[in-house]
Amino acid sequence: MDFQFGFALLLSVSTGVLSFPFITKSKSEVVNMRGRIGQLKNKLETMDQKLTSLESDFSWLGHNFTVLERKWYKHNGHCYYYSEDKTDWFKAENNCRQLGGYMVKFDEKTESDEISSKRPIKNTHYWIGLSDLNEGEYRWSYDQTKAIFFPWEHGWGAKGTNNNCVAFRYGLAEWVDFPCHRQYQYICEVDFC
Ligand SMILES: [Ca+2]
Repeated sequence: MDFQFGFALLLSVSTGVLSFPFITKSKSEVVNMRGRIGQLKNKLETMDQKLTSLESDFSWLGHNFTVLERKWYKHNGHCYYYSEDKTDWFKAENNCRQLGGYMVKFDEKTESDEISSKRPIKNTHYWIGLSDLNEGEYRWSYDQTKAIFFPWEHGWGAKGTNNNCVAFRYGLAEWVDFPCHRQYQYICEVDFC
């Protein structure tokens, strides 16, 4: 073995010894990196799904905050909401239930007087939660109990089978019995606020 051949052999062996593990390591790193990229991709997809879910939650919360932002008037531990929209008596009752309450029920005349005096708009009618769907038998929709006082406006309260739903009349807000399909504003009540 001459020197030149020996040197070439040594060079090729050492190159092989040095480079083989390096190449092997690089390949395993690439495989690892691919694996990690795959994991990151999965994590990003999961985060994206969570963000979409959060966006949906916040959108739902935003809706509820809008509901909570309604102006409620507090009186004697109960809260009252004077609607701005107009609708028929049945839809009004349903809207109040959706707000977590019911169409206003007056347990005594002082409550009726107080809530009528706080109306934000005086020259409009407001539905209240009283009806005589069984003619002449006025019951509160909240608990189906019979009303025990009747501050009717003169000449109202016995208008017959076409006038079965009760409203505060504009002005003095005495009670009147109107056809239920008419579109008026309404007052909701909640027990806890
Ligand atoms: Ca009636």
